[in-house]
Order: sequence, then C-alpha cells, then structure tokens
Amino acid sequence: MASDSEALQGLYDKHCVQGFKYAYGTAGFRYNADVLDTVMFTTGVLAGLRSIYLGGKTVGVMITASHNPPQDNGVKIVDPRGEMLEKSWESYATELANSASQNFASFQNKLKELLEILKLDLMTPGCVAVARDSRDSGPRLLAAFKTGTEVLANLQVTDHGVLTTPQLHFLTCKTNDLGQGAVIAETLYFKEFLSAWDELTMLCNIQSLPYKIRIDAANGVGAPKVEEMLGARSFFDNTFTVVNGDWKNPPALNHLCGADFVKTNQRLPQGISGDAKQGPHINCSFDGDADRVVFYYVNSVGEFKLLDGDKIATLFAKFFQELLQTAGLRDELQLGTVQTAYANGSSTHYLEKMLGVPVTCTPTGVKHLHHEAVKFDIGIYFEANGHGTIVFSEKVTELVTQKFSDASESKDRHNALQLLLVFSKLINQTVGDAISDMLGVMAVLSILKWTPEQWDNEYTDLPNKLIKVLVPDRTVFKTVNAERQLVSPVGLQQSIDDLVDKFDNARSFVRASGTEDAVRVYAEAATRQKVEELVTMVGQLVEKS
Ligand code: 16G
Ligand code: ZN
Repeated sequence: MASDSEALQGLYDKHCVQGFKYAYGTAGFRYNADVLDTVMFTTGVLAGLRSIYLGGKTVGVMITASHNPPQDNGVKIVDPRGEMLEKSWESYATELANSASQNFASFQNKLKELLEILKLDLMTPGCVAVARDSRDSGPRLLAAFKTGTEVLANLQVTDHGVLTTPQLHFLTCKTNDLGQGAVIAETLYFKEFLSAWDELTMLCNIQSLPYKIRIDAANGVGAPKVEEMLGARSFFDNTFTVVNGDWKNPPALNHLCGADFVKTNQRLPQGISGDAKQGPHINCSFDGDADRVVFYYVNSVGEFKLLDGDKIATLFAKFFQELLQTAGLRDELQLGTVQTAYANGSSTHYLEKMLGVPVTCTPTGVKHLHHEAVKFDIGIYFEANGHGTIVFSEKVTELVTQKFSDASESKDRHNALQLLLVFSKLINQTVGDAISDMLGVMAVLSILKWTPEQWDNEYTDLPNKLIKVLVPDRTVFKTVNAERQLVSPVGLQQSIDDLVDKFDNARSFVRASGTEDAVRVYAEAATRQKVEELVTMVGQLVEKS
C-alpha cells in the first residue's frame, strides 16, 4: 500500500470528488461520465484487492457503458475465469466507492477495514487487466483507475487499450489459463476464434456463406474489431459490410443504431435499408461494447422481421439437439436453455413443447443466466435483447474424445462429435459476444442451409411491448419467482393477474430496472392492439400503486 497516509492522500486527491452515492448494479457502476472519477479510482483499488485475495490471479476490468448514450460510462470487474464479479464483492465495491465519495478519512478507514475483514497479505503480488470501449471519457477514467491501482504496491497492470467487453473477458480467462510468461494480446482472441471458424468450414465443407451479412456496429468498438478479424480471412471477402462503423466519432455511439435501438424500436437502424435489390442477405446489430447481437431481415412484403436473443437461443437449441442425436450423446449429455421473464412466450413454448428442451427462468442480468446455464452440459442462455452465449461442461469434451476413439462409429457420428468440439471453440464461453455469436449463427445457418425466413418460421412471436414507468421510489417494487411476480407493493400483483385474465394468451410482469431509475412493464397478448391495451392498463396500475 502507498507507504504512508500522506502518499495515499496524494493519490486520492488526484481524482476523488465528494458527494455522489454509487451502487454496483446489474452490470457494474454505470452513470454519466462526469461523476465517475471517484469510483474509477476505488475500482482500481478494489480490483487489486480482489486479485490479491485470489492469490494473484488476474482480475479484469472493463470501462464501458454498453448501449447507454455517449455521455455515460461505467466500469465492471471480471473474475479470473472471465465471469462476473462474485456477489459478495459487489458490496465491497459499493462501500469503498461511497467512502471515497465522503472524504479521505472515511476512504482510508474503509480500506483498512476491508484489509482486515479479508485478511489480505499485501505482499502477494496481484495482476489486473484493463480495457475500455470507444467513449471519449475513457482515457480520463482509465487514468483515475490506474491511480487507484497505485495504492497497492505489488500490482501489475496490463492495459489492453480499446477492446470489446467480451474480448476483455476472454483475455482475462486466457491469462489465468496460460499463466505467467504467456503473451496475452488481442491477437490471441482473433487467432482462437478464426482457427475454430477454419476448422468448422473445413469439416462441413462450407466454401462461402449462403448470403451476405451487413453488420451494424453501433458506431462502437465492435466495428474495428470485426473488420480486423473477418478481414484476415479471404473466406469473408465480399461477404460482410460494416455499417455504423464510425467508432472514432464518440457522439455517434448507439445513436439511431445498435442492438438496443433495433430491439426496442423494432425497426431498421440508420444506414440499413430494406431495399430488395441488394441480393440475398441478413443483417445484424451489435451494441456499443459488442457483447450483444440481434439479427433481422426485411421480408418479401417489406416488413421488418427481428431475430432476437430468443430466436438465437431456439436456433442453437434445435441445432445442438440434432447434433447430440447424430453424435449418439442425446442421453448422456444434458442440453438446456436459460431465459428471463422477457423471453417471448412463443419461444419458451417452442423450446419446451416442440423441441422438448428444458428451460430455466432467472432474474435479468447475465450473471444470473450464466450461473444456471453451467448446470447443463450444453447450456444455452440468451436474454431477449441479444445478450448470451453457450457453455459446455468438461463432460462434453471427455465423452466426445472417448467416443471419437471408437473406430466402429459411423462417419456421420464422427463428424457430429468433431462439430460439437469445434462449436465449443467458436463460441466465447466466458460471456455473450456479438462477434463470436454472429459466427456461431452464420455457421448453423450455413450447415442447415437455412434462409433468415426459414429460421424465423420455426415459431411466431406473440405481440409484446415493454414500457417504462417513472415512480417516486422504484425500490418498493420487489419481485419473486425470477421477477415474474411482485410481492410489494402488496396487492398489485393480484390486480395485474385479474387484468391479464381478461385477455387471451396474455402475460404481464413488472420489475424495477437495475440500470435506470424506473419501473419496467412487459406485456404480451394475442394481438398488437390487445398488447397495447394491456401494457397501458398495467402501467396505470403501477402509477396508481
Ligand atoms: C444490464 C445487463 C443486461 C440486462 C440489462 C437490464 C449484464 C452484463 N448486462 O445491462 O444483461 O438485460 O442490464 O437492464 O448483465 P434493466 O435492469 O435496466 O432492465
Ligand atoms: Zn453491452
């Protein structure tokens, strides 16, 4: 630790200002960039402490505000395997930030208290890897973060510069896998996923994509990364175009484009037209830090058709179920999906009733879904907004290897077994990754020889709508049953249920947002008109409660 109180105060004074109250939310700290300096400084301290606590393992830190507007920013801590920070440490992060936001003395006391509670030996070296997205507040906030890391004397900080969020998760995990001495750089990310792609296309004899892909990169960091990655393979020559790739122009970030814009407004982003003259193609949109992706196309009668996270999950579920069948592993390996309350009822019905694949529902936020998905051998998790991935258990590799060495197995079976392993490499298992998920979807569509329409036709979404209601205090809205039922305010759930009963095929739930000061109301019903009616009425109940 900075040797004396004076030195510590020197570091504190460089960036800390007083008066703001922070909370580590669903995806870390996320606010207007103007108020973030203090929490960046304390996150530098806390990430270092976390690494020391874990015996010097590398802890990742991502500076991003994802799909939020350009003036916002945020920070989240990534644990050594690339997963989200362990829950109990979220409160340490919040407490340390709020102590620094009071004054130097309370920061110093809180730090001392944490060192005692956690019984930390400050001589253990620690390692932190940090990256940021393309926001213009990034360099300033990175400087505050780095000053925070100077509070701990033996901390090694690797600054990866500008990366997508999933790149940082992946590199954090790799650093810990490969250990000290390994060169961990962004090129490793490109290399691993491109080799998986090469292997896959060779195995399935895919010479080219069946149609072109237009990538809306939200004017964010996904643009240069996907261009660099796909640009490295002649396979992708003339198959992809990046639109909204102006990542060096921060005010354009997420503006009228990106996954959140497309999903929320259910329409094409700026820069992509529904012009049929452009030949067969599919479109997709990343969000600002490229950890989400949604697909879409315009059908023959000019309608915009969204292929969101639910559609991605169902595509993968169908594909993997058939693959397990061909591989002769359907009974040995458990395939399952994880969704949230926002999943369209039709997708859940399709998974459970048509495919017979189990579905678990969890609260919103990747950490909850990931946690449940790892309970399956092949766990597919996607939020409807496009955030998700697939996780494969060790048993998958073990069984595949075992079966593969059995020469009596047929050629089809051998191929299916190999394909299972290749997919486990093509998918970024640490967290949802727009680039890797996009390649995964393109691989499945190529193998199945499906057009976007065929993918879409597997089931029809129920009309749905999500609205935001401003209330004086959103913390009174408490839920159970994976956010599907309110227990407070008392009686409100009953009124919602009574209302929903009057509609056909309807469902509605209310939850406090974890990222905004608002309450969200979701509804689905048999027709567009009915869903409008229902969501408005539930919204009114919330306002009156
Ligand atoms: C965060 C979550 C995202 C979730 C969203 C919900 C992560 C990395 N991100 O952005 O998955 O869909 O919050 O926001 O977990 P809300 O609570 O405001 O509805
Ligand atoms: Zn994001």
